[in-house]
Amino acid sequence: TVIGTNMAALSRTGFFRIPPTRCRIPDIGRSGSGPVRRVSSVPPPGTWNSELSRLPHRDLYRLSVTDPDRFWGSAAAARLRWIEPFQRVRDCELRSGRIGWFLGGRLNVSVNCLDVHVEKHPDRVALIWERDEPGTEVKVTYRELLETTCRLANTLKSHGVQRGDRVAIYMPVSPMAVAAMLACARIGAVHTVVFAGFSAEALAGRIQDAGCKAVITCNQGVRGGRTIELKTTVDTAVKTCPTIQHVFVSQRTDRLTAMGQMDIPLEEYVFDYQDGDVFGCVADVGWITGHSYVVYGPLCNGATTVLFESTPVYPNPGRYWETVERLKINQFYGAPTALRLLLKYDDGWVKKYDRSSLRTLGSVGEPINHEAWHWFHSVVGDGRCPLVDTWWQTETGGVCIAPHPAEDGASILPAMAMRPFFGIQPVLMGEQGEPLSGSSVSGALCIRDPWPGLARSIFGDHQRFVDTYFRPYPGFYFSGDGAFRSEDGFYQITGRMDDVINVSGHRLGTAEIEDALDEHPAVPEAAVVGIHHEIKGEVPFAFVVLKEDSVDRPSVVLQQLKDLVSTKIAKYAIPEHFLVVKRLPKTRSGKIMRRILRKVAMETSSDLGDVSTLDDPSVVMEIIEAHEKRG
Ligand code: 6R9
Repeated sequence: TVIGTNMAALSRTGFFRIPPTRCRIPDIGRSGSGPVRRVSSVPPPGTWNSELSRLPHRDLYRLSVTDPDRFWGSAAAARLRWIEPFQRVRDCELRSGRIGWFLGGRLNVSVNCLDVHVEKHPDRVALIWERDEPGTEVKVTYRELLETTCRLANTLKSHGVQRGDRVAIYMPVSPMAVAAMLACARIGAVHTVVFAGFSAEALAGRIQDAGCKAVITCNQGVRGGRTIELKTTVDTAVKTCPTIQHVFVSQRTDRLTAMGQMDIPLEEYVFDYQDGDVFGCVADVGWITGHSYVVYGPLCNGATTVLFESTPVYPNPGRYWETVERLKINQFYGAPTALRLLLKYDDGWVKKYDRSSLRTLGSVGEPINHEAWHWFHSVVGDGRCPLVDTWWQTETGGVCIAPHPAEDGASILPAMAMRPFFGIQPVLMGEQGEPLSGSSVSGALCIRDPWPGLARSIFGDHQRFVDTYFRPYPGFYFSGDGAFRSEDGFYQITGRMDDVINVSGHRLGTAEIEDALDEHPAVPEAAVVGIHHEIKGEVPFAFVVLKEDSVDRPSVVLQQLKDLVSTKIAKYAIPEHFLVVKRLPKTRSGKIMRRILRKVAMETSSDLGDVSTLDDPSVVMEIIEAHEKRG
């Protein structure tokens, strides 16, 4: 049997097909069947809406770091619905990795994402599912999403999934994936969303690590015009996962799937979001960006959120902008990797579509190079939309450094994340582990004092959590990234600390060299790693992708690239080695895996380590061959 629902809007798509069951709201939490009430007495007087929201951003930021109890306490009380009010705003001690927020309080995030909005506007569109085939989008209202979520939650419960159990979700970007996340949250199960498309081995590894009791999947996935056999992959994966008791299968396509015994059917400040906007974050729900800015963030705020199932180039490189026109998207949030890919094509692919609905553009995932920033800003946004480069991490929960919020009229500097968000106090650390003061300095990016979105542990390995994030700089959260603080006190992310190289005593972020290489019109993308050098300590090794019309004259381009690096940075930053490649190895969220490139460059590619997050593993062989050919 196969699960589904009778959601009217979706039934046409063939995605949801089980006969309706009575929609009962499952218990939420320990005493979850009790009334859901608002907090009135905690925190101190002055609610978010009246007093605080009138403060200018600068004062609001100051308050967020000088009196976090008042700031976060009133925000949490005013903006969230609590089952049990909290008694204390926080109990944190970073040295030991103790992070506790809203003590004594209990809430259910699915109630905050769904029920509170269904009460006010049940028929508002919650999700616009931008399916793989353009023009076949499906809209799901808050009421429909609540119904599906409750049905699925009841199905999970009736098959023994309980509070605290882990559930793997292996589904394409779709309303059913969102309902699956919210259904888990509703009954207190813990979800781990795995990119649909990861190999059986990669999926099994994650299931084993979390000790999952169930998997929720689809028969097949569809992406970029291709069909992906999800259920078959799950079948292979669960063979090595003894903790799995059930596999819940939803129908994404008409193809009937073989079922076995176990299978059961089935305002954000930064973006200037305004009530009624269509929020378009094109990330996959298997990436943290999809969790926070496709599902939980927009739904908690009652927004209409876009679920983008397809790819930026299917059926053609105009896909994003055609979608913007058709769905009238107001905020468009994407990754630099896609922008670098798209800017290779003719601007006509952008210009032929009406983008007047766009108000804010956002970038996330990697340092955005200047060329991509300017293209996004001037071609896509016609120079009229603020472009926010947002820095954050899975561990930080949400955006930590971004150009907005800022006072009205404050300018945005290209390719810079710039300003700390509320509650975030960035600290740059020097080589001896000392906080660096003043401006025009670079160091390891740490954050002083916790904020509510900060991760609280690593599942099943708290010691690893403490060692990774709190041991390197006692008393601070260590991000693993490097950053530069400018004359004006703005922050620029320079990349992962592991990617800093030392050439004859000069410390260089590889992102800086890549930014210079990317400026060349024939180079859509480049990745730089450091390799050992007898005399200089380390030297840069550049992997460059060339546009098709330049592949047959690489020596001309390479000389121009050397000149570019020399003028933009310095002579010592010129890569000692260049290798022209067709593609770079990337994760599913679009990050270049420099670790692999380092191994290729150092000729130690026989031991590549964990490659399960690679989007397309065949890239590795391609690069190794190119390297061997070059000799
Ligand atoms: C949200 C997300 C986190 C790492 C992070 C950093 C890089 C993300 C960035 C950025 C420069 C930005 N990163 N945003 N680097 N500028 N705007 O990507 O989470 O997948 O956990 O990755 O991504 O290196 O440490 P996650």
